[in-house]
Amino acid sequence: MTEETGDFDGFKFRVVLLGEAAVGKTSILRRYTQNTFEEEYKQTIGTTFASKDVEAEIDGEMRQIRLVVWDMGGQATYRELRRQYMKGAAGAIIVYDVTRPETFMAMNTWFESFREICPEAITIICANKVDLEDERMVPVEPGYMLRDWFQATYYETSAKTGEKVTDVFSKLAEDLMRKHLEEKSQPSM
Ligand code: G3D
Ligand code: MG
Repeated sequence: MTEETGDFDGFKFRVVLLGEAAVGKTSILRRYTQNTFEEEYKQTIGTTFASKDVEAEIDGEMRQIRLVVWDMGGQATYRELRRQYMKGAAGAIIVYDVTRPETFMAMNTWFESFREICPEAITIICANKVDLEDERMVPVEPGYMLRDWFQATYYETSAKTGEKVTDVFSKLAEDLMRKHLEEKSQPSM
């Protein structure tokens, strides 16, 4: 789940991006790692990952955190591949598209299959494409219901404008670090 690495004086966490096709997973990751948004849609075929270092102050101490974020692309339909992909993740960002209710309806399935493989992991929900105000079909309330149900943090994001994208990853990094520190401070059996 986490390891202290030689070249990097901090903690490393594996994170996966989950959610239906075309909800904006790749765009969110790109926006976060390069601060760019590609208007041209390219179906992601292979699994890719991007890593980014985050600094967070936790209980008065600055911590160096490396997030290694995996984006699995199109093969999500193969159950076994999906399991392999999720295995060992410390956190997940599960995304839906507020203009397509069916992507909201699929959230529970994504959440359950992730929980099954990573029961201890931290989950963040992204209600993405909030810039498309006129096309929005899923209001904020059902998002809050999901949040309570998953015991997750909920963010309304736009990969297009960049709204809240950095917050998603910063919050995840902080939560992962806090959890790790808590676990370390528990007396071992
Ligand atoms: P995926 O990785 O989840 O499959 P992508 O999704 O990141 O490939 O995005 C799918 C489509 O949604 C792309 O558009 C992309 O530009 C668009 N998109 C992603 N995030 C946002 C957003 O926040 N706002 C808006 N308006 N569009 C977004 P196309 O049209 O090329 O299919
Ligand atoms: Mg993609």
